[in-house]
Amino acid sequence: MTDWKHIDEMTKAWIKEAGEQIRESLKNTLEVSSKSNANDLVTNVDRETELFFIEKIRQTFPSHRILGEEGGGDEIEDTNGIIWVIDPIDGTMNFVHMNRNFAISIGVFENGKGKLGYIYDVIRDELFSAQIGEGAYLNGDKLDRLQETSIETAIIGVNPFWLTNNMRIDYQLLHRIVKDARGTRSIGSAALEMASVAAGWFDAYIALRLSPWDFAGGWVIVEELGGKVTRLDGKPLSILEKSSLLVAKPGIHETIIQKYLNNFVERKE
Ligand code: 2AM
Ligand code: CA
Ligand code: CA
Ligand code: CA
Repeated sequence: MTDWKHIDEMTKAWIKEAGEQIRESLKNTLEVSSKSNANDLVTNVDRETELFFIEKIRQTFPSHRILGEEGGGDEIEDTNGIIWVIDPIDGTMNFVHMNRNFAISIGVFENGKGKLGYIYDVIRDELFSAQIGEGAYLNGDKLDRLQETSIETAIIGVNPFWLTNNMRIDYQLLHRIVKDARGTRSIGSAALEMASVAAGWFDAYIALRLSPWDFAGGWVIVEELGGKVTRLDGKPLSILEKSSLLVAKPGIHETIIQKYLNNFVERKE
């Protein structure tokens, strides 16, 4: 039997240690470079933080596998066994430009099912965590289960890019949601937007293209609170695939899919 409580305690200590190192790193000049395009940034701190977790996990749990954004982990093609899905810094553009509004995000899965989830807002020192079946927490405080809500009173997280002409969605579908919602917000870190749904600050979060490390931690946390986490066509997420994402309180999740996005078709590439 896997001792999830033990893994949870170790992980929280590692996250706090990594967060301390990231805060220290902001005193020095960051080495920034681009990946897939000029706005897709990575820094030495993204890479160093990922390696920090990989070393800890390999030493402590040598049979576990690791999927990390910066590529220091394993090639993962199936969901067998225990897999750590790690985004060392989610919101790298915020990290570089604003020195805030970024997070460490970690999800731990067993045979494809979420077991542990973490999102650490490094600057605010706010750790969102969940162990499936044991509740979700913000630092020491237990988070409330998410209640049904409607679009008219909702604050919805969405990146304004998806409201412009793009290849993934008829953006007018999103215009209708934005008009009907009480308000919209954009943080620029998918993990912190999912944490905002977990905390009840947001009622929903919509994204058109994310990778497993963007949503892995938040997926576990929001589901533990009774929230809904799926693709925009309502189908389940996978830690093996990039996809769209709809994270929401109950009620509003069904409304968004049935009333606004019933024609949405997920694009594979
Ligand atoms: P990242 O900072 O870890 O790359 C920004 O809108 C959000 O989208 C962040 O959570 C960011 O994660 C994520 N994202 C996913 N793919 C991205 C890409 N190609 N370029 C920039 N941000 C990306
Ligand atoms: Ca990135
Ligand atoms: Ca990310
Ligand atoms: Ca990242």
